[in-house]
Order: sequence, then structure tokens, then C-alpha cells
Amino acid sequence: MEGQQADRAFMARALALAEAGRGRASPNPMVGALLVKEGRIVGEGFHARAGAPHAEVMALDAVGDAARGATLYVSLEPCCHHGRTPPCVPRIVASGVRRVVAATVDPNPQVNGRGLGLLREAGVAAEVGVLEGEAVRLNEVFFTYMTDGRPFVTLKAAVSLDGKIATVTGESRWITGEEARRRVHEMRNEVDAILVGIGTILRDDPLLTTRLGIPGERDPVRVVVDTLARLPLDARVLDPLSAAPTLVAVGPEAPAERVVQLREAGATVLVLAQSGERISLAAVMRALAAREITSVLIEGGAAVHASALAEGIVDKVAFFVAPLLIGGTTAPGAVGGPGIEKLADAVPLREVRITPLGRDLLVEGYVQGPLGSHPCSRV
Ligand code: AOF
Ligand code: ZN
Repeated sequence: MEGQQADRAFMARALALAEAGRGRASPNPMVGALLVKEGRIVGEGFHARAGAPHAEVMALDAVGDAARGATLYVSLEPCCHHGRTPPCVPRIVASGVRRVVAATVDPNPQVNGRGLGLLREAGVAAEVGVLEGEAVRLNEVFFTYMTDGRPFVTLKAAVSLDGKIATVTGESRWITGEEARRRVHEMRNEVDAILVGIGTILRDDPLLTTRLGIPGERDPVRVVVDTLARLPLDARVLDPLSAAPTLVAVGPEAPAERVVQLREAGATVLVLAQSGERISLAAVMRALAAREITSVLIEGGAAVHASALAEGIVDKVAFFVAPLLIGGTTAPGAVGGPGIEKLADAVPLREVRITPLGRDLLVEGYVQGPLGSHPCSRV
């Protein structure tokens, strides 16, 4: 194997190594690196969590002096700034690595091409662009967070074949089967935060934790959008026995004594601006980004889904579709709100992926813009 083909194969390995940081590296990117000499991998590394060594450093540590003359493959441009850890570029230069192949430039404004430039100035051959599309997709969360300064948002729902999320009486447990529900917990295990509206809490009193039963699983921060601070003090999301932090986003008109009570119950309460009758979800996202929350899973209900789509904050949709017909004109669909008049204003999904999970289907796709005003919706 030679040249470009070898570069692609080694970069594919770097991307696979990066996966080990999924759900743990945040707010940092997932990064994988390997050192190759005479066509053989001599050392590997990945970024395990923020504060841990960067992938390149882990790979260099693994090989010591043998790095001299090697090629370093890394799924993201090596950094040149002091963060929680020292910069990688001087370490790479000192190691005697002769060539660096990066999949993509680091969108972090402190790096953003400078790392590659410094390598070249130091006489190291530095290339970028091998499996770039895959590398950007792998770190779609980090790229969104760095480029737009907001978390990457996934809207998740479990629906019947006729698009309902509950019966006319509100019963919703369970529309989907065990495999689909397990996948939801895998998603929770990978995101920084999970967000629901107060209606979902009042109706279902969910715990909103990760319950996979595997070692090292982690609960996301729980975010409740609760304009009037109605969250009951005995809600399960406030149970002191569940260690996951709970953040309640309330509007300026929330009663002050309720805000105090919620804080005393252990919640972090954020008082945010309203857009119309409801808190602006874009403002919620800005507040979350300021807390280094890079990814959010929205899990209901229909009104929050509608607001999120109308505000244009949704990046990706993940609907679990069950082979079940619920019916009922007043039974809620997955997306509530005022709706739209023209089909042309509907939200089309891009790059749709359909995965069977037991008897259910997981339908995923990327959202192109806000509900009701999308410029591409006529295509
Ligand atoms: C890499 N390889 O493995 C990682 C990179 O606080 P620090 O020191 O961990 O720096 C975090 C920043 O470094 C992060 O925002 C991103 O720009 C880069 N992360 N870069 O070449 C790695 N984790
Ligand atoms: Zn680094």
C-alpha cells in the first residue's frame, strides 16, 4: 500500500481511535493519532477526556525515541496553544517526527491553521485534508460549538407509525420497544445535556438519567425549560439521590419564592429572556454553551419540539418509529405549536439514515433550517 491509499487507511485508523473519546472528551474534540514508520504502526493514542493528554502526546509517549523520522497521522490539526494541557506542536517538533498528516484544521480560533503553519516553519512536512469529511462529521458537535458558539442539538422523539407521542389520555409508556429505548440511553450517555419542557415533567415525572448498566456510564446535565418555575419540589429530577445536576431555565416573570425553593432543592436556576410567552430556546442554548455544554438532546414534549424547530436551533432529528397505530385527533403528534400552512415551509431532512432496532425504526437526519421559513424547502 502506497501514497494516498496508505494515508487514507492510516487516517481511518486514527478516526477509529478517536471514537474512544466519544461522550467523554467534551468540551474537547474526539481525536485519534498514530505514528507510522516504514509502513508499520509503531504507536497510537486518543484523547480520553478534557485535561488528559492530547492524542498525539499519548502516541508519542508510547514510542519514545522511535518517533524520529516517523509520520504522524492525526484526525485533527495539532494544537499550538496552552489550554488545560501544553501545546502539541513543540512536542511533535522535538520528537523528530518528519511528516504530519491531519484530517482537518482545528476550528478552535486559538489554533485554526496556526498549528500546521508552525510545524512547517519548523521544517516538518504538514498536510491536511485526508478523510476530511469523515473527520468533520465525527466531531460535528465540536465544530458547531467552536464555529457557532452554541451546542449541537438533537431532537429525539418516540412516535407511533401515525406520528403520535401519546394517546388521547397522555399515555406514552412505552411506544417503542426495548432496543429503541436502550439506544436512547446510549444517546444520553454521549451528550452533555438533555432538555425537556415542564409539561413533560408534570405529565411523566421522568428521571432523565442514563441507565445502561455498563461501567463508566454518565448522566447528562438535566435541563428543564420552565417559564413560570412550576417544577414540583418532589419531581424526580430534583431527587438528591440522583447525582446528575439539574438546571431549570425560568422566565423573568417566574415567582421569586419558587426560584428560591428550586435553588434550595439543589437546582441551578437560570432566569432568561422570553420570546413571546416562552423562554427563548436560543437563549437557553447560549447559557448552556457558556457552561461548556457542547451537545443537547431534546426529549419532549411536542411544544418544546415545535419551538426548537421554529427557532432554528435543531441540528439533527432522531425519531424512533414504532409499528403501532394510536389515532385520535387530540392525541399529540411529535411536533406541536401553531403548525404551518404551506407544505413548502416544512423542514426537509438531509442525509437521512434509517436503522431497524427490533420492531422499530430509528430515522435520523440533519435539519436545514427553521420550521416555517426555510429557503431550501421548495427543493
Ligand atoms: C489535538 N489533539 O487530542 C485534542 C485537541 O485544554 P486542552 O489543552 O486540552 O486543549 C483543548 C483544545 O485543544 C481543543 O479546544 C482543541 O482545539 C484542541 N484539542 N487537539 O490536536 C487532541 N484534544
Ligand atoms: Zn494538542
